[in-house]
Amino acid sequence: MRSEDARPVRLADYQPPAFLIDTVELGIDLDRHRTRVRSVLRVRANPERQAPAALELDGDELKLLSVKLDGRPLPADAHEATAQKLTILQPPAESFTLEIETELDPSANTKLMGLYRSGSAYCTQCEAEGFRRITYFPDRPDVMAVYTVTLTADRDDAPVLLANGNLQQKGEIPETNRHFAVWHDPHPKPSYLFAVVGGNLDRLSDSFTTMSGRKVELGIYVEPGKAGRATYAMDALKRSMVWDEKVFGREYDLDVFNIVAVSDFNMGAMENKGLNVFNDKYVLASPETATDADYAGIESVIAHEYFHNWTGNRITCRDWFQLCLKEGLTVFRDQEFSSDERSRPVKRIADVRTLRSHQFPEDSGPLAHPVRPDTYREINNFYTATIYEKGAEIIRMLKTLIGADLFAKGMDLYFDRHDGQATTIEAFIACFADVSKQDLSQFMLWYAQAGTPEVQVQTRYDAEAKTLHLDVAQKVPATPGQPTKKPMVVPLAFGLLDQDGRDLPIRLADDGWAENGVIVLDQEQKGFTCTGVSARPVLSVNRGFSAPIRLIADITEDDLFFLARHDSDFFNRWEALQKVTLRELVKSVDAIRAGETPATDPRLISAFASSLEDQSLEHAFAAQLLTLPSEVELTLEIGRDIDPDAVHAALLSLRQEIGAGIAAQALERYRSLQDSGPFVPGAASAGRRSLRAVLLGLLTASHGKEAAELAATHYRSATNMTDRISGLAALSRIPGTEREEVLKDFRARYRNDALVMDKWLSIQAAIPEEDALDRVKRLMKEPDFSLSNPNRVRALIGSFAGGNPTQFHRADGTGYQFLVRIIDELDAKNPQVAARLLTAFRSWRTLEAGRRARAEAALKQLAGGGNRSSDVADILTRTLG
Ligand code: 0A1
Ligand code: ZN
Repeated sequence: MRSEDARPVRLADYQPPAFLIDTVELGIDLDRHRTRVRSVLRVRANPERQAPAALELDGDELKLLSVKLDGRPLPADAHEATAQKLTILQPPAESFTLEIETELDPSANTKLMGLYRSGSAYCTQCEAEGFRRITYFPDRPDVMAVYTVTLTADRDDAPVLLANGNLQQKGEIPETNRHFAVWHDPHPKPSYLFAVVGGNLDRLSDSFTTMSGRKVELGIYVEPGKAGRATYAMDALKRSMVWDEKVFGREYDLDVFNIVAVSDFNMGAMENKGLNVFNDKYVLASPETATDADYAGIESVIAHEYFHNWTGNRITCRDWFQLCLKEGLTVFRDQEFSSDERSRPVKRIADVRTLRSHQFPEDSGPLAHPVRPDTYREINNFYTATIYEKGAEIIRMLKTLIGADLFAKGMDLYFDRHDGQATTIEAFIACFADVSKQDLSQFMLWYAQAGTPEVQVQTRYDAEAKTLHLDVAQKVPATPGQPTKKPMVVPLAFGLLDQDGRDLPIRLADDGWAENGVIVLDQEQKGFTCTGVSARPVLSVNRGFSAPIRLIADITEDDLFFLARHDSDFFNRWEALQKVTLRELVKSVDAIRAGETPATDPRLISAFASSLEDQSLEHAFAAQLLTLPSEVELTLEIGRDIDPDAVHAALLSLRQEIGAGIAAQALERYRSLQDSGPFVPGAASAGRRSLRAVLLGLLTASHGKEAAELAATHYRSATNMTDRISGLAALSRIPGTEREEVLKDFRARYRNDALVMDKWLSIQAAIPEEDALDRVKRLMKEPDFSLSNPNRVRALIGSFAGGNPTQFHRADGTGYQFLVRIIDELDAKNPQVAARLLTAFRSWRTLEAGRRARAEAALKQLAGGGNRSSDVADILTRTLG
């Protein structure tokens, strides 16, 4: 669809579908260029709607071969067909059968939406609106049907034939070289969950017995020869199935559960009913090819897609405005799963880091939108950090507000009440309002109002009255289309520490004992008084990041250092050190811009030293404590008039100072953490490796000769990919021949493994040096790169635009010029990936004037050029708007 066609869709205009489809019988004859699709639909008018004059079916770039109604060809004057729409002009009043034949070319489908070829396989992607690229259909999530699919293909071209549901039949087609398979999915589903796969694939098989004793066959399909790399994914799948039974009481509901890994995929993975299709990055792992981060990513994406079986598939979304109904909830569920499987505080810190570096910038710029938007032009652009990650935060707040028991009851009620339906956020929240008997209407503002609330906390201690008074106030910033905001419901978990760092019992003047330690701010301003406080305590607030806010507290540096050592809430221990570090960094940036040398508070170096000394801490947690805030986080803290060079310089200088300040201890600890024995991907050993990698980063921050040697030795002595990448990443920041040699060595070792080469591309794209852009351009010409594969594009171009702030935001504007040129070219091939790259400009207005002008010029140049896809046009308009 081109930009001029894209009219905004509005939630307020929602109407139930005019026609319902009870059953869909699909016959798909797979062919690399001429795939034929025969679709038989059982159609009836929706009794909830007045019978409309015509039946309109969605299409996208479709070629219609024939259409029949109740077995008879439809005369030309009884229908209208374009590539985008099929209209049946006067459909019968009673139910009827529509038979539609279309033809498509999977090999020419570079958008990777609908049916396409990836490597040796045919596969599909139908969310959000891809089914209409396969056949004409009312392609909206509230039309749910029972599907039966007959696939045929050349036996050699596609020995494996898969679709949703259970396999009913398979066999040969006599006197041809073709074979067939019939799959039936008994669960009514929306078209976006439809999937078929055909190809030459290997299978890793296993099985799972559900809590009621049913046996489910599990299969993971991968490129030939790679089944050995799917064992971790299989293990994660079985653990997810157990967890969902135990924690949410959810059992799997088909006889088979299949996963297919493909190498060309626009996103991470897709939860098609009984047939998940995955970007192979989130399936394939071996100690030699995958890092600990890859293993953790596989575990969480496998869990996420599996959990969708209930939150998304059994209960789906009424319309795409409700996307967070399935996504926010499922992210919450996968986060909880990983917390239970690994370390809860470390997972929380990682999730908050993700939220702050992706969602917060989105929420404070031109692309800000509510978790449930009320209008969109291109739904593909709404698979955002706001809908996913902020959506998950809302669920977490709900649980904090009503308590774990009522939350579990509310979930049970939701599953009971809405099973088999396409529903809304209102219906979901009503379940929790019903079980808790609380009025959650104000809470709904979290779905409706965009922007990160700023919450100010001021404390007053009265020694005589033995009270601590908290003055809490909130402000929700203006966002596009929402100039004024109402106060939100903000649950703030908090604690008071005595001078020895112990938690004091909390008694609130009005509410009695605050046993769960949560105060709720639901007005613009509110006061809370804690009584019986015999000495001035230290306040720890927003513990566990109980609300996704920006907290502005009148807390001294001394108190932050104290919290960093003593807070019983590990999240806030980490948070305290981050906060004080950010304060220092902001001062450094000012100093650097004024031409002065930044001076770091020596207490900060000591705080890092004591984090390192504390042997009682989990390794992974210590690694988080010793990791400085990212450039994005520091940029956000400063807020305006950003000079990315100064931001980078401040961080580098602090890293060097810490590295020098703790060198002796760090080196000793670094050595003591060396892995012995075979690689295991579990949380404990991953934690050890991550602490060792963070220490390596600090020890090599000086970028001297010794640093290069240490990093190169780390690289060369590695026995697994995690250590190899830590060594390469550290060395990549140290210019010199050693670096170039190691880069060559890496390529020679892994050149046949595209997923590993992505790491090589992405590390080089992020080198913060003058010639980074030339290097990226050079790498684009290498056979390791291809503009047609989304993983390659993200690894090279995405890492440059999103992970190399000084070079993307070069003062001369050449970084911007480069990116818009790539987007211009990519837009014709794969608009979704092009639009995603364009979001690298989302914070352009916060830049200092020179860069701002250059970014604007580049964006305007893109807007003025050729025919833009609706995906790119939408992001462009909003970014410039
Ligand atoms: N529902 C998937 C995400 C997804 C969305 C769109 C896609 O194609 C454009 C693919 C996947 C999930 O949440 O995992
Ligand atoms: Zn999802």
